[in-house]
Amino acid sequence: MNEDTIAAIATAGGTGGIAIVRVSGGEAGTILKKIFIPAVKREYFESHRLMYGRAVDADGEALDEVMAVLMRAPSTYTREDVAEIHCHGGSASANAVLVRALSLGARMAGPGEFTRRAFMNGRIDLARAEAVMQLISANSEAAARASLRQLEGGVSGFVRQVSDRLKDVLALLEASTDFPEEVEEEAASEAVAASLREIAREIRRHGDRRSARMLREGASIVLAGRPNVGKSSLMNALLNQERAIVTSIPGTTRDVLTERISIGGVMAEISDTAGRRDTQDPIERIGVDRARRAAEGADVVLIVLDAAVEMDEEDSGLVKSADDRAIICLNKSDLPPVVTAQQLNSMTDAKILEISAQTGKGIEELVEELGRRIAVGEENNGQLTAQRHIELAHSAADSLTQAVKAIEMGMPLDTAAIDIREAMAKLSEITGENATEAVIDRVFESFCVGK
Ligand SMILES: Nc1nc2c(ncn2[C@@H]2O[C@H](COP(=O)(O)OP(=O)(O)OP(=O)(O)O)[C@@H](O)[C@H]2O)c(=O)[nH]1
Ligand SMILES: [Mg+2]
Repeated sequence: MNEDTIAAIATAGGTGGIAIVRVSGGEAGTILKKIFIPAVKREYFESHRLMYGRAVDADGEALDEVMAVLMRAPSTYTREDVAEIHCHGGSASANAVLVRALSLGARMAGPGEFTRRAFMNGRIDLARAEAVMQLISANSEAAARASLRQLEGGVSGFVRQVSDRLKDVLALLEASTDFPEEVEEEAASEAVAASLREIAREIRRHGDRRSARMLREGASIVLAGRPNVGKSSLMNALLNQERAIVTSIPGTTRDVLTERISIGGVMAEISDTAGRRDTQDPIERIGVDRARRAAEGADVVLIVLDAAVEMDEEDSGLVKSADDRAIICLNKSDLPPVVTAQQLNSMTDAKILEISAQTGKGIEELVEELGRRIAVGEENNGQLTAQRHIELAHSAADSLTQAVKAIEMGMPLDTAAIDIREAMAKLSEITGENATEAVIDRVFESFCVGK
């Protein structure tokens, strides 16, 4: 238990309905009773009961008309006694109440100190503490959902499940080294290597960097294609709004034009770009360069082709370069076809959709496909999103791969055991078992004061 009592304003600054001063620690009750006078005496400081009354200064003068609650340990956010005073919004009255709490012996809380106490007092593990912060800063419904799953123990559950499986593998390893006459070494090696490979794959899948970034920052979708194929028209169709200029003149779009779009609750950015071609126009050339760079950094590239004209070199170059981020949109499929999906199928493995930005044909299917590409971790509960977790997960997976290599090279099985233990140690750092003070400090450094 911490000796001192901390206090801070828990709500955001600026004008608002209410502002909450939060106090946590052994003195929270004593301090509240000096600041707050309840209007109805029989409600006098019953735990977890919201009371109406006045906050007063040292002379008993009213600071504000407030609601207040005293929550006795241990059923509180920090597992300590917690008092909250709900003042009128704006900073003036909450500040006055905070100053009064400080004058009564509370100390100003540091960033994330309430949550740090929840962690120190064993109420939540480190991964859940981080999820609190992520939830606060989530900028989309999907990001918020992912944080909430982690707050509810998604990451911790995943770490526990993987660690349990590694413990089983270790047990098998130890059996084969301790009782070589009973366990056939070669069979054991193969079984161990297979499990480790599978576990490493699963860890890497949960720690997928691209998914994590898409969840945190939103996915980026970039339109690519040669001039006049209908990129800007498709951008407008997806946004349901005449945002980009559309003309029949090739080379209409010059710059990268980016808009926000929500697909299945995931926030994404969609960018229209200049049509790609060799050109002497210096302005258009810069545009084409920017178009290339935008596509390089994108999570999804929509390669747009004109179905009504023969493909040129630029088109086939784009189709051949299509990687797993690409969706090929065969646009203008309302016109008599010159290029067909079958024809493209022989050139690429990428997904091909026949669409028309003009009539709307295939747009719904395209949105569904986009949703599948950028929807992250809906089905797997333990999708990691925090950078710290992802780095630890990858380094744990690397240790397991190392163990597999050792086994494949015919090294003694206890060499692999060392790597497995190392992987387990990395995983336990995610939830904060054995986390050093420095690691804990770094985690809470990024928190806001009052949480
Ligand atoms: N029939 C038909 N015409 C289309 C379709 N999509 C776009 N167009 C027409 O094709 C022409 C070019 O459309 P844009 O959307 O400006 O093409 P773009 O790829 O953005 O062209 P740049 O900006 O020059 O690279 C316009 O005249 C559009 O009306 C479609 O699905 N069907
Ligand atoms: Mg355009």
